[in-house]
Amino acid sequence: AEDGYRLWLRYESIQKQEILDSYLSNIGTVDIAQKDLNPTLRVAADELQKGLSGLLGSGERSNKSRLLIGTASQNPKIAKILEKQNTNFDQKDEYLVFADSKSKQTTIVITGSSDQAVLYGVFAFLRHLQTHQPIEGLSLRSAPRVENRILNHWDNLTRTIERSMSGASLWNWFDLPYYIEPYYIDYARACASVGINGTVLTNVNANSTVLHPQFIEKVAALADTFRPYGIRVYLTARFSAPIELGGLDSADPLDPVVIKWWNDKVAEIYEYVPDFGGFLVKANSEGQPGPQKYGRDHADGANMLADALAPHGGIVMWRAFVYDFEIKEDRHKQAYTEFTNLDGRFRENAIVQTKNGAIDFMPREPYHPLFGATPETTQALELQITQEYLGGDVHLAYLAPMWREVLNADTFAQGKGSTVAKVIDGSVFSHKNTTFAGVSNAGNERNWTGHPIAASNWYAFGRLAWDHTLSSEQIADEWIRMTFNNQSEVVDTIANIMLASHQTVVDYSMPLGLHHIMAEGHHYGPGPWFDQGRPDWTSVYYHRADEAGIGFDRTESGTNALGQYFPERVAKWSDPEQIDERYLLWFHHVSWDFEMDSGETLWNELCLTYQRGVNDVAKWIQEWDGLSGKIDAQRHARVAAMLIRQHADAIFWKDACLSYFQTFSKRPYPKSITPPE
Ligand code: GCW
Repeated sequence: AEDGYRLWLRYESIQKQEILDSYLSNIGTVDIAQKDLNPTLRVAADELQKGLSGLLGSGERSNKSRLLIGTASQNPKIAKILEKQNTNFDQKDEYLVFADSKSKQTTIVITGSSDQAVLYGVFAFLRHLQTHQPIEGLSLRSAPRVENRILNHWDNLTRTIERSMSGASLWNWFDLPYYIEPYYIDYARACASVGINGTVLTNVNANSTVLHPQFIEKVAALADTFRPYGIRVYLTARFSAPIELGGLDSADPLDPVVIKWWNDKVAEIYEYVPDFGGFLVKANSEGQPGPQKYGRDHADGANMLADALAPHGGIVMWRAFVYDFEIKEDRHKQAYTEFTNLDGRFRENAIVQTKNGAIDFMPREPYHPLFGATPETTQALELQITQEYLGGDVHLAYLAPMWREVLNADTFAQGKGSTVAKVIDGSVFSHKNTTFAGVSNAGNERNWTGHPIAASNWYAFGRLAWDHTLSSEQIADEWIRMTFNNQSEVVDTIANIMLASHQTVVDYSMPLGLHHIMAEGHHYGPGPWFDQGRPDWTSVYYHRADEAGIGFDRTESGTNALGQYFPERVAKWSDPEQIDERYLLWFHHVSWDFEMDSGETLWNELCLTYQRGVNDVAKWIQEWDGLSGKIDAQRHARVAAMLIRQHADAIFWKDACLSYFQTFSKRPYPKSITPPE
């Protein structure tokens, strides 16, 4: 049965004869020098063998051709070829895969600037074959644009995962360090195949238990398992750990006793994990402890940890997702206010990790105004792969198009073209330790992510972290071919659904800039009426619907959060007539009769948009049905079942939101929609 466990690394035998023949005659025996064959090169060679034997099956490979794999320093044959071609590598982990064909004989070389690069080259080569690309003229060369490409697991030591629905945590703490689950290795393969090179094992909300030596030993076993795949392990560091674990009476980052405690703790971790990556910290946010309790600021806190990590080569990722329990201003503004004031204060190995938007991973958010606003601070981008606000693992939502919107967004920090992507990769302001982080959606479900299509988001995150210029279309195309098959009907049908899906989910849940109107607590369904407890956790605080209209005025006449963006952006977005309508209600409170680009009133447009979202899902059900028999029955059935639920949920979203908003708009539903019952 195909349960999806193999993700995009299925290596199914190639059925198309002419492709298979061309591969068989060009791909010869694998030649790998045994000298200096370290664990990374060994797993690279093993993966290559596994991939080739799966893809090429029992077909007879040419005995004239050869496939060389390794680095120049480890394999003299490769050194010679590269020298003849005058090829040098100047980028970290840059791989090069090429074919040199002479009449009936082909030499394929898989090499790169490091052992790690060779492993990436193997995966690139296998992807090439899995997607049935021609071998003639094969030439793949790529280097990561961002240094640290890190999954953030929101996993607790009890194995629950915050905001995930794909089972329990992958980390079987109880059996570690003795038992290494075989799936840890498949996790590492999947990560390495898309260039992910780090993993934070624990939740940003976790307690400090993982820093106890008994747990560090378990962490070390995972680190040992992941090391050959080039994946470094990181942990979350709860700021009050010196009190909870160390028995101190303070966690003041300027207190020498506290500093010493962290220095010793870090040194202890490095004894177990010599290549430990560092810490991820959530401090003074949503009730988590932090330096502000002691009258210190985020830079004081981050620098204390950064100084402890620096001698060992570690980094600290300090989250910018901060807001107080006491509401002083629009939550949209707080991170910008705090962190722009601290610019220039952070150590080189202390980086500020910022969510894509200023509120919280909403289905669609305008990019965070902090990007580009701290020229002297390395800022990491934090994306959420898990679908907290996008239907959990029930709704089909391919997130690359959403991430692309943020990456492409122009901050105007250094004039036109200062996109978020270029801020993050260090090309707008030159920075070290550039980082892409993604909140993981992997759990111990047999297929890792629950919804079979949700795995595409793990894949897309890695691909974009490696190369943020890749298009959503290309990433979807690769993923579908590798995950399902290469039949054009399959590829086209699934790609069309995937590429439309993010917009569709936005349409039936929070369109036109609406945000934070989900049900309280689980964040899964609609709850625009929710109005209890602290205002900025309610829905009414965000949509502000009244008889006059709807939307959150964040212009000068409102909270002026818009004023935190660069002037060119403010100019474009401060006028409700000019702003991209996708963000209209995010920044403006407009009348129910406001005229939209389509000529419809806002009320009608809202109704039509919700309806369009519902209709889209209904169409997918039909289209998916047409794939019956063209992909394996098991995954087909699972997606089909989930789509039925998604459709029902979309109707619920539409009906709930429209009937609630109609109590304010007091306008009839346009004739072309199905009115709420
Ligand atoms: O989105 C909110 C989530 C919390 C999460 C928090 C954060 C890990 O609802 O569950 O906590 O963001 O990012 O810190």
